Amino acid sequence: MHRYDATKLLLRHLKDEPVVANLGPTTDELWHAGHRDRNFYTYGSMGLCSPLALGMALSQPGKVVSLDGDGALLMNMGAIATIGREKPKNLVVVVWDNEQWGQTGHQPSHTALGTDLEAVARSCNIPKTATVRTLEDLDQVFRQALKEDGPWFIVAKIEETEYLPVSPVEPEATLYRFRRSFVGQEMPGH
Ligand SMILES: Cc1ncc(C[n+]2csc(CCOP(=O)(O)OP(=O)(O)O)c2C)c(N)n1
Ligand SMILES: [Mg+2]
Repeated sequence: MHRYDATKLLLRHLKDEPVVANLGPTTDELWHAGHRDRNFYTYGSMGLCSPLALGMALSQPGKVVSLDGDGALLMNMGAIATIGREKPKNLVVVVWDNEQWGQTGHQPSHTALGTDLEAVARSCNIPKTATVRTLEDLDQVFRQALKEDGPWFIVAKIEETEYLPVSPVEPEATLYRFRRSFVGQEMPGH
């Protein structure tokens, strides 16, 4: 399964739900897959994708999707414990697990050597977890995650391919556009 195909698949199921993207190729591919006002691209802020999504989930009732990376989550593993502690029903974390710190030179991460992030999430009391390896399985579990209460923690095992061009969005523009998309609007609900 390739991350770009998987990202396009997830977007097909979404309406106005906020999507927060891990730095690097996850952000770039989300932009290419379908730029939308409620995409929150991150740059440089490794480890903060799911914490940002957690804050959004706790502050309003609609579903929030975090597209995180194995390396970033491993660096800030306490985020998984905090999600398990707070248990926001509306948070869906998808981890693009390519078993490497891809952007910085494809160094193998702990998940290449035995660390099981789904097991970590389960041990942190996150009630809905899954590991998927195909687009079909991702499609099924993601549709379920949008319908059923979570929090959800979905590890999607992916294979690396060539990177797409870096997305041409300045961080300040993301913040402005994303915030403005909520002004005077009801939050989405499922
Ligand atoms: C605190 C911090 N340390 C290191 C980096 C450099 N860095 C940027 S992306 C990245 C790898 C992230 O790995 P992962 O989350 O698995 O995403 P992938 O590149 O594999 O898609 C690293 C180490 C950073 N931006 N911030
Ligand atoms: Mg990675």
